[in-house]
Amino acid sequence: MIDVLEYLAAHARRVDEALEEFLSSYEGVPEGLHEAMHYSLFPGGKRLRPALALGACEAVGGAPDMALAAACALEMIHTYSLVHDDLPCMDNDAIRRGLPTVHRKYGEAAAVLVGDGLQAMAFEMLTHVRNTSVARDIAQASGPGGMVGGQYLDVETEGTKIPLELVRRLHRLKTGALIRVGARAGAKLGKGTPAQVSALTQYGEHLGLAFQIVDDILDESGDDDVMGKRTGKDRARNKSTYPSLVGLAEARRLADEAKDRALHALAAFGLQADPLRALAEYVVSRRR
Ligand code: GRG
Repeated sequence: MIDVLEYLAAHARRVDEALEEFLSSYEGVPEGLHEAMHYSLFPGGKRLRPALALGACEAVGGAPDMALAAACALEMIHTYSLVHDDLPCMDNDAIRRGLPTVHRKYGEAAAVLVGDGLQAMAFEMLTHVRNTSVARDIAQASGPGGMVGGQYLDVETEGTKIPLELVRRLHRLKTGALIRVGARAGAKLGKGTPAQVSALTQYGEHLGLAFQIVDDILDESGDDDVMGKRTGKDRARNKSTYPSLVGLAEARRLADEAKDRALHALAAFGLQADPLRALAEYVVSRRR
């Protein structure tokens, strides 16, 4: 049996060490910006996207280090998105990962620049991977046809009731794309066969949806202290979410269904994919 929290913590340590080394050896960054970037990255959150990349790499028989640079790049992109998402022009949040948000601590302009800097550094880190297909996948997943596009739809539709199909599309882009590409990148970098890459992409696709449905549920019924951020925001903003459109029980059922589909995508894998199976269970049972 895999202890999923221990698995996440072990991979987080690896990723944190690599991120710390990359950031500390990066030359020419003004001191204040360096401090704010460091603040945004450490201590981190769950480090789920890196764990998926490393886990998918292991599932196809690769050594986790083959996907380490991509895992770090994904975490930098994810962190940039959180820093920008917290800005007053977006979600206007005061607390993130249990601490004051970057703009509350360092000011709005610094927070915009922290996000910009993290994004550029992520793509620089990806050059170490020397795999243009993985770099392209990550650029597409995080860009206007992926995460940024999803955020745009989110902002554009806020306060209006939208159909479940559009909520699903929005989730797929805003959150799903980066989770999906984590698994896909890990599979490619671990030198998986085309069939394995395709199966792990499917796994990431379904897991991304499960993750965001659970995020909606936790926003409705979670605990601020456990989550390390403010909850109840979706309802306050009249956002259309899975729980608001179909109710908590049905949202929970749909999250479990998406998780089962993610597990099904792993059917052809042996024990090496057990960490990914455990991560799927964790995504739907998590409380933060
Ligand atoms: C370019 C100005 C500008 C903004 C872009 C793209 C974007 C802002 C925001 C994107 C998306 C976003 C914040 C999606 C929400 C996804 C989500 C549920 C994040 C929380 O992820 P966790 O729970 O966080 O994995 P931790 O803290 O554990 O890493």
